[in-house]
Amino acid sequence: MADVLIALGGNVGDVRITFRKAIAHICGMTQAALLARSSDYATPPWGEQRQAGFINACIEIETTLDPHALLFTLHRIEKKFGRDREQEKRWGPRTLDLDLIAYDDVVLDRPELTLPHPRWFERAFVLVPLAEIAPDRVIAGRTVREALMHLSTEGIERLPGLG
Ligand code: PH2
Ligand code: MG
Ligand code: MG
Repeated sequence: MADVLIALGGNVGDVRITFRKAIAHICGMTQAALLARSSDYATPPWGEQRQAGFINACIEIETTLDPHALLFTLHRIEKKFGRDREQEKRWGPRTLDLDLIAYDDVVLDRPELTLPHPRWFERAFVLVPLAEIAPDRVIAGRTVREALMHLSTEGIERLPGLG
Protein backbone atom coordinates (compact mmCIF):
# COMPACT_ATOMS: atom_id res chain seq x y z
CA MET A 1 0.00 0.00 0.00
CA ALA A 2 1.25 3.46 -0.87
CA ASP A 3 0.53 6.56 1.17
CA VAL A 4 -0.39 9.38 -1.20
CA LEU A 5 -1.05 13.10 -0.81
CA ILE A 6 -3.36 14.76 -3.33
CA ALA A 7 -4.14 18.48 -3.61
CA LEU A 8 -7.56 19.55 -4.87
CA GLY A 9 -8.36 22.92 -6.42
CA GLY A 10 -11.06 24.60 -8.44
CA ASN A 11 -12.87 27.90 -9.05
CA VAL A 12 -15.69 27.10 -11.49
CA GLY A 13 -19.08 25.76 -10.39
CA ASP A 14 -19.94 24.55 -6.90
CA VAL A 15 -16.40 23.50 -6.09
CA ARG A 16 -17.03 22.20 -2.57
CA ILE A 17 -19.72 19.84 -3.84
CA THR A 18 -17.38 18.82 -6.67
CA PHE A 19 -14.66 18.05 -4.09
CA ARG A 20 -17.02 15.92 -2.06
CA LYS A 21 -18.05 13.87 -5.10
CA ALA A 22 -14.54 13.73 -6.51
CA ILE A 23 -13.14 12.36 -3.23
CA ALA A 24 -15.77 9.61 -3.29
CA HIS A 25 -14.72 8.81 -6.88
CA ILE A 26 -11.04 8.81 -5.99
CA CYS A 27 -11.62 6.27 -3.24
CA GLY A 28 -13.95 4.16 -5.37
CA MET A 29 -11.86 4.16 -8.55
CA THR A 30 -8.40 3.79 -7.02
CA GLN A 31 -9.23 1.08 -4.49
CA ALA A 32 -8.10 3.63 -1.95
CA ALA A 33 -8.88 4.27 1.67
CA LEU A 34 -9.26 7.89 2.72
CA LEU A 35 -6.84 8.42 5.61
CA ALA A 36 -7.35 12.16 6.06
CA ARG A 37 -9.17 15.09 4.49
CA SER A 38 -8.37 18.74 5.23
CA SER A 39 -10.93 21.49 5.56
CA ASP A 40 -11.78 23.42 2.44
CA TYR A 41 -10.01 26.76 2.11
CA ALA A 42 -10.93 29.88 0.16
CA THR A 43 -7.71 31.06 -1.48
CA PRO A 44 -6.85 34.10 -3.60
CA PRO A 45 -6.20 33.20 -7.25
CA TRP A 46 -2.53 32.65 -7.86
CA GLY A 47 -0.76 33.09 -11.22
CA GLU A 48 -3.60 34.72 -13.16
CA GLN A 49 -5.16 37.15 -10.72
CA ARG A 50 -8.14 38.26 -12.79
CA GLN A 51 -10.29 35.25 -12.08
CA ALA A 52 -12.56 34.00 -9.31
CA GLY A 53 -11.07 32.91 -6.00
CA PHE A 54 -10.25 29.21 -5.62
CA ILE A 55 -11.26 26.56 -3.17
CA ASN A 56 -8.39 24.26 -2.16
CA ALA A 57 -8.10 21.16 0.01
CA CYS A 58 -5.82 18.15 0.46
CA ILE A 59 -6.41 14.48 1.11
CA GLU A 60 -4.24 11.57 2.15
CA ILE A 61 -5.14 8.17 0.73
CA GLU A 62 -3.77 4.67 0.84
CA THR A 63 -3.86 2.89 -2.51
CA THR A 64 -2.52 -0.15 -4.34
CA LEU A 65 -2.41 1.64 -7.71
CA ASP A 66 1.02 2.52 -9.03
CA PRO A 67 1.76 6.24 -9.63
CA HIS A 68 0.93 6.19 -13.35
CA ALA A 69 -2.31 4.28 -12.91
CA LEU A 70 -3.25 6.70 -10.14
CA LEU A 71 -2.43 9.75 -12.31
CA PHE A 72 -4.50 8.31 -15.16
CA THR A 73 -7.45 7.81 -12.80
CA LEU A 74 -7.13 11.35 -11.39
CA HIS A 75 -7.21 12.74 -14.94
CA ARG A 76 -10.34 10.73 -15.69
CA ILE A 77 -12.02 12.13 -12.60
CA GLU A 78 -11.01 15.71 -13.52
CA LYS A 79 -12.61 15.15 -16.92
CA LYS A 80 -15.76 13.68 -15.41
CA PHE A 81 -16.18 16.91 -13.44
CA GLY A 82 -15.91 19.12 -16.50
CA ARG A 83 -12.18 19.68 -16.79
CA ASP A 84 -11.12 20.29 -20.38
CA ARG A 85 -7.34 20.33 -20.63
CA GLU A 86 -7.43 21.27 -24.36
CA GLN A 87 -9.44 24.47 -23.79
CA GLU A 88 -8.06 25.79 -20.53
CA LYS A 89 -5.45 28.48 -19.99
CA ARG A 90 -2.35 27.92 -17.87
CA TRP A 91 -3.15 29.10 -14.31
CA GLY A 92 -6.68 29.88 -15.51
CA PRO A 93 -10.14 28.91 -14.28
CA ARG A 94 -11.01 25.26 -13.82
CA THR A 95 -13.70 23.06 -12.33
CA LEU A 96 -11.33 20.56 -10.72
CA ASP A 97 -7.59 20.15 -10.48
CA LEU A 98 -6.20 17.03 -8.80
CA ASP A 99 -2.45 17.19 -8.21
CA LEU A 100 -0.34 14.30 -6.98
CA ILE A 101 1.91 15.88 -4.35
CA ALA A 102 3.68 12.81 -2.98
CA TYR A 103 3.49 9.05 -3.43
CA ASP A 104 5.28 7.36 -0.53
CA ASP A 105 8.88 8.52 -0.95
CA VAL A 106 8.91 7.76 -4.66
CA VAL A 107 11.09 10.04 -6.76
CA LEU A 108 10.20 10.18 -10.45
CA ASP A 109 11.12 12.64 -13.18
CA ARG A 110 9.16 12.02 -16.34
CA PRO A 111 7.46 14.41 -18.76
CA GLU A 112 4.03 13.18 -17.66
CA LEU A 113 4.72 12.88 -13.95
CA THR A 114 7.23 14.31 -11.49
CA LEU A 115 7.23 13.06 -7.89
CA PRO A 116 7.22 14.66 -5.45
CA HIS A 117 5.33 17.49 -7.19
CA PRO A 118 8.09 19.88 -8.33
CA ARG A 119 6.42 23.00 -6.91
CA TRP A 120 4.77 21.52 -3.81
CA PHE A 121 6.64 23.82 -1.40
CA GLU A 122 5.93 27.05 -3.33
CA ARG A 123 2.18 27.37 -2.96
CA ALA A 124 0.48 28.32 0.29
CA PHE A 125 -2.85 27.17 -1.20
CA VAL A 126 -1.39 23.63 -1.21
CA LEU A 127 0.62 23.81 2.01
CA VAL A 128 -2.02 25.31 4.29
CA PRO A 129 -4.48 22.40 3.79
CA LEU A 130 -1.59 19.92 3.70
CA ALA A 131 -0.26 21.20 7.03
CA GLU A 132 -3.68 20.57 8.55
CA ILE A 133 -3.51 16.82 7.81
CA ALA A 134 0.21 16.03 7.51
CA PRO A 135 2.39 18.71 9.14
CA ASP A 136 5.23 16.28 9.92
CA ARG A 137 5.29 14.51 6.58
CA VAL A 138 8.75 14.79 5.01
CA ILE A 139 8.66 15.55 1.29
CA ALA A 140 11.95 15.94 -0.58
CA GLY A 141 13.76 16.31 2.75
CA ARG A 142 11.52 19.00 4.25
CA THR A 143 8.53 18.81 6.52
CA VAL A 144 5.30 20.37 5.38
CA ARG A 145 5.30 22.56 8.50
CA GLU A 146 8.79 23.90 7.78
CA ALA A 147 8.02 24.60 4.12
CA LEU A 148 4.88 26.52 5.08
CA MET A 149 6.83 28.82 7.41
CA HIS A 150 8.47 30.40 4.36
CA LEU A 151 5.20 31.38 2.67
CA SER A 152 2.64 34.10 3.18
CA THR A 153 -0.81 32.76 3.97
CA GLU A 154 -2.46 36.14 3.45
CA GLY A 155 -6.00 35.92 2.16
CA ILE A 156 -6.34 32.19 2.82
CA GLU A 157 -9.43 31.38 4.86
CA ARG A 158 -10.50 28.06 6.33
CA LEU A 159 -14.14 27.34 5.59
CA PRO A 160 -16.49 25.67 8.05
CA GLY A 161 -17.66 22.16 7.09
CA LEU A 162 -20.64 21.83 4.76
CA GLY A 163 -22.38 19.53 7.24
N1 PH2 B 1 -4.67 26.65 -9.46
C1 PH2 B 1 -4.30 27.20 -10.60
C2 PH2 B 1 -4.01 28.61 -10.76
N2 PH2 B 1 -4.15 29.37 -9.59
N3 PH2 B 1 -4.76 29.62 -7.35
C3 PH2 B 1 -5.21 29.07 -6.21
N4 PH2 B 1 -5.42 29.85 -5.17
N5 PH2 B 1 -5.46 27.74 -6.09
C4 PH2 B 1 -5.30 26.89 -7.14
O1 PH2 B 1 -5.55 25.67 -7.00
C5 PH2 B 1 -4.84 27.43 -8.37
C6 PH2 B 1 -4.58 28.83 -8.43
C7 PH2 B 1 -4.16 26.37 -11.79
O2 PH2 B 1 -4.22 25.03 -11.55
MG1 MG C 1 -2.66 22.58 -9.63
MG1 MG D 1 -2.92 19.85 -11.95
